[in-house]
Amino acid sequence: FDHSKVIVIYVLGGPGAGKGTQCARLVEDFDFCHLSAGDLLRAEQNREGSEFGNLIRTCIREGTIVPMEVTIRLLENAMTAALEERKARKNWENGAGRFLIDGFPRKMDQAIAFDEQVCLSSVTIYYSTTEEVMEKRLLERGKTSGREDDNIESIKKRFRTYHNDTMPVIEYYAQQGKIDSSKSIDEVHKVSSAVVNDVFEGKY
Ligand code: UP5
Ligand code: MG
Repeated sequence: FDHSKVIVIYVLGGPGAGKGTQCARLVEDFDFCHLSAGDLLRAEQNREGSEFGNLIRTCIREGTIVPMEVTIRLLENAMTAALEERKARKNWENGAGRFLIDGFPRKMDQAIAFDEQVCLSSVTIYYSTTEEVMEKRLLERGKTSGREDDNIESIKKRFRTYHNDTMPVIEYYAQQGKIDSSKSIDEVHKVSSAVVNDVFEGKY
């Protein structure tokens, strides 16, 4: 994808930090296409005939990272489909495609591969809060989410992977876009919108 025609914003943060919630709010304001790597993997896991179903299920339950070839291909396919869909729309004005890539890249090698093979990102938004807050939110969500990783054992493993593998990515990419996500959804949204506006004004 041509970086001058496609805006990619990485959205990172620990498990339960609020990535999905905030992306949904930003879609309402800015006409983004929101792609959650975790959601794409869960859909692939449940797709009949997928050769990766068992692998994905095990990784998600154990809180480990699915081999990047799988995730990058799913993201690339979803980006292509979204751009096609956009072009087919009558009111398409040839504007840039806008993507929020939620929960990816989770490891340094994935970040480098995506930058080189798919598209450069404009900025990384990093939702930062404490493990205590994240754990509380995930256990609460687990009562109804049906997610196989919203239990205390999986949550602890997800925290470990986040700390070991994803923090280096955040330290490398998220110099400007750090946002405290301990506050209310509305407050976090306000700060997030300001960062996105800065991206559109070319500040990053
Ligand atoms: N909530 C949100 N914001 C709140 C706020 N400000 N105040 C109060 N409550 C708030 O939010 C979580 C819960 O908190 C919700 O109930 C929400 O209402 C509430 P959510 O927005 O869903 O948080 P999010 O950060 O999206 O949490 P999620 O659990 O989705 O994060 P993970 O990063 O753990 O999950 P993801 O789906 O990205 O990945 C799952 C697994 O897939 C990974 O562990 C890994 O095994 C695999 N994966 C890969 O292998 N590679 C990838 O590239 C991506 C994923
Ligand atoms: Mg999520």
